[in-house]
Amino acid sequence: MPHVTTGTRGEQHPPRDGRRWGVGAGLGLLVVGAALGFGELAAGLLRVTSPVVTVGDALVDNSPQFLMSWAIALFGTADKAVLVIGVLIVLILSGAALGVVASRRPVAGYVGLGLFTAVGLAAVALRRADDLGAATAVVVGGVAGTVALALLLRSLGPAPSRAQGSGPDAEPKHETDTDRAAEAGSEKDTEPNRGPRARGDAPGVPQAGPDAGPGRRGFVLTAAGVLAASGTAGALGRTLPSLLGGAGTGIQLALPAPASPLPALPSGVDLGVPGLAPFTTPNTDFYRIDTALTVPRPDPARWTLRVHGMVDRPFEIDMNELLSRDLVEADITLACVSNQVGGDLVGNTRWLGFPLADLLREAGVRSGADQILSTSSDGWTCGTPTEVVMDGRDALLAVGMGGEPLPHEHGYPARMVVPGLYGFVSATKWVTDIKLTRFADEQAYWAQRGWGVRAPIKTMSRIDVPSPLGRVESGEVVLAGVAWAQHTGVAGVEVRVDDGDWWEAELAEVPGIDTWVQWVAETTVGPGNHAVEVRATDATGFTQPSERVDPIPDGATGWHRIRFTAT
Ligand SMILES: Nc1nc2c(c(=O)[nH]1)N[C@H]1C(S)=C(S)[C@@H](COP(=O)(O)O)O[C@H]1N2
Ligand SMILES: [Mo]
Repeated sequence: MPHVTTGTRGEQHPPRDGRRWGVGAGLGLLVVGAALGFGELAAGLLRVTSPVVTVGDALVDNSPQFLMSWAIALFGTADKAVLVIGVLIVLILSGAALGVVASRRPVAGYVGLGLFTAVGLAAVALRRADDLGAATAVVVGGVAGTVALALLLRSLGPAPSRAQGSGPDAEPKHETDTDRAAEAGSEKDTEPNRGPRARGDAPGVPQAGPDAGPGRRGFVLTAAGVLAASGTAGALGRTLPSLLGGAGTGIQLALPAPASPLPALPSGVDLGVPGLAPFTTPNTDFYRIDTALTVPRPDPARWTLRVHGMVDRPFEIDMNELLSRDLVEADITLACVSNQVGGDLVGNTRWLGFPLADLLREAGVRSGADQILSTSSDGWTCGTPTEVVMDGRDALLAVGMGGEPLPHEHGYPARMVVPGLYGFVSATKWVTDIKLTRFADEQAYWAQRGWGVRAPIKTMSRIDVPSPLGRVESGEVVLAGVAWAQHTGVAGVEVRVDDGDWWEAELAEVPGIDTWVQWVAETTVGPGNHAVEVRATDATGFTQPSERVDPIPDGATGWHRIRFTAT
């Protein structure tokens, strides 16, 4: 229903109505862009999580388990990208809607921005990390959105006159900064009166009058200004942390040599079979699993680890002090509880760090403190059985892996690693807090979501060669893979082809009982389709069961079976 036009430019109503929608949507996108851009700038200056990421994180943390599992199953490790894109799509759609509404009823626009801000603040409240700074970034974004809305509405002129052909026909172009981050809005319209030309853009004060707004040119200019300002703010916010140097720019830790270095790996750890996972996983290939949407980058210069809770002598240790300690090395294979049979969420490397047990002994663990509750800089929590860490195994507060400082993705500047336990109950990255407590008193992140509490890594084996559904030449065929039974050791690996008899594979060397082991076997097959199966037996004589069990709550079981074709 076209508006009554009092002006007479002889334009058709329907196009104008469509155009007004377009202008409104564009205006809304600019407003959201301003909120995102300035929210990003504030986050960059304060070195806190950006508002959009905070919202995404809160969504991750608070989605029901089934949704999480569904997302992980559907998108795999791309689930984070999908989530961020989803948040942005919602922002773009609601921004456009907000603009359409606001261009007719300014008050509704300001209320909408207030809702955006409230969502952002709620997300901050749901997270534990950098509360005040993150909230400030949200509010800054909200204020910026409000200012942008007021400026744009003013340039459009008061509502009634807008229908008079004073509206622009140019649709503001796309935001470049909507793909940054920030949920935004402001509680109140903090819009001050703006100079002599300021007119009735205040909520609920529509003014009539033929030349009420600066008109189309004014709008386009204002839009361009808002766009440029938000784009610049967003870009600055993104680059500031690294420009400012120091925090999170890169890896500046110079790792000391270990006080007690391990001997070089035996040469026989690698069988050198093409296609077989190397014994040592390069850092760049190491699987990454965490709930963080953006990789946390704690500044090692400001990093501290607090050890407290049920201890006699709580203390804090900083990076200088940690690095001045006698560091040790350990070869440990880390595995994710979500790893499916045959999956690749497992990797092996040489870690450098300080023994966790020594650290806890300094604090003096009180009896009854059966849980080590560790927290990362981004608020993720992990519960590890105290007795496991204290039983003499090489549980580490690690600062290095693969001969380098931990990469950011793997917990720089410090993380935990406990041989024999799945990562979700042991391997806290970006760790900043260790609290001794009771399992009965406090639950960690995944435990709250129905996953296991004590989760030793299950004995497992995998076929890497031939590749699943791969083609090989008939005749002599090489079968190879890896097997693991951390902190117990693999005693044997058996294979069978086409459901025939099991036979023993040959095992490579290992430096200890905390790593995986490569295995290889040879057989002869004729042309056609074949199936290979593998199973490992650990040093206690326990053979992994054939029964297929899902990863949740404490790890998958079953024999890995692949098919290949011989030609
Ligand atoms: N801070 C933090 N640490 C974390 C996680 C996390 O979500 N946040 N995930 C854990 C899980 S489930 C696993 S399997 C390991 C994976 O470590 P990686 O990414 O270095 O391979 O990290 C653990 N440490
Ligand atoms: Mo994991």
